[in-house]
Amino acid sequence: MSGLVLHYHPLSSYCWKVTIAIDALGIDVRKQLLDLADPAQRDAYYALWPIGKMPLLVDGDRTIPETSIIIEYLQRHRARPGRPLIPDDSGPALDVRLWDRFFDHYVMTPMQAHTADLLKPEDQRDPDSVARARDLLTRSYGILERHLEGREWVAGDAFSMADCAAAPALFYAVTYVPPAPEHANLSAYIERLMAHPAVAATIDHSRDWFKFYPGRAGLSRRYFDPAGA
Ligand SMILES: N[C@@H](CCC(=O)N[C@@H](CS)C(=O)NCC(=O)O)C(=O)O
Repeated sequence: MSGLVLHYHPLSSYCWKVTIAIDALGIDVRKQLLDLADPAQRDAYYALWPIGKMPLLVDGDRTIPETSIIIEYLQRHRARPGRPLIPDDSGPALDVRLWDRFFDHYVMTPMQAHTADLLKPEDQRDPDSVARARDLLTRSYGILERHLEGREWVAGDAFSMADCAAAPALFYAVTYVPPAPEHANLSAYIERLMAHPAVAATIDHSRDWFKFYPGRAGLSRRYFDPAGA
């Protein structure tokens, strides 16, 4: 065992970003299920990382928060040669970081806004903030549709950290705002992402939890029961 521990939850989109990277990099990490609704676990976790967001990587006495930093840390310190999720060259690396930021800020954030609203009591829901989130997702889809023309992956020629960010962001976003028929490039990219072995493994690992996902009404039946689809 590597001694690395990842505090995570199987439904968390940001945790998926890292578990996909771990799989793609071929690194051995012990996954520690984190239940922030449990007061004792919550207190212990906040002692490790007072911001309280997951996932968190622990390597000995070092704690590493923030998904993009975790992935870069794993690649620099633990990955075997030949499996880079962030290219060595600064130009292509910037491109990967740009699209990683794009997915976190402009797909993950409005997707999470939909989930957060569903978790509120009905009389406290905020249709205006959901409409703003929907509008941002729609604009992001339009940008992606144009960017993905002629591309297999979102940055460069190979599966990268940006695709690790894209996979969970889009998996959950489309349950709230499905791509329109004119988003053919985006829809094909989503299919490629979901079929990538590292993404498929994370989906498989999380399958039993989908029944608890607040946006499950929009989740394709094939993710609940791949054999029956
Ligand atoms: N910028 C952070 C975002 C992490 C994040 O938003 N995690 C969510 C789960 S997907 C979380 O911890 N939510 C629990 C909470 O806010 O209490 C990262 O990249 O790690």
